[in-house]
Amino acid sequence: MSDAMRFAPSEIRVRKGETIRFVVTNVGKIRHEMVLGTADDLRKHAELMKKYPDMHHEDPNHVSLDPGKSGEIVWQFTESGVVEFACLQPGHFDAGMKGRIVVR
Ligand SMILES: [Cu+2]
Repeated sequence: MSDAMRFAPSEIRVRKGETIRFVVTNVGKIRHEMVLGTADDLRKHAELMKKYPDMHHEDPNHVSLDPGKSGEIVWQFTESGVVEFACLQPGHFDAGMKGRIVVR
């Protein structure tokens, strides 16, 4: 995750049934996070984060990282389709900090 408001890579392909360990690094100088969810969930959550920017989460679909830190999300993809991910720090989602996981 970078201060250019991008994930690299921003598209990931997995097989249905696979369990993936995402090792996520914040290479920027500000806080970033990776949250997995549906496009709808992420959009709603991004709006909420504008009202409550200090909201913190301990959810298993989420990792929030200070500059220079790494963290993990472990997730099993049980259905084929598209799962989105995004950074929900205020303004980052709107700046395009998002990506997709294609499950086949
Ligand atoms: Cu961010």
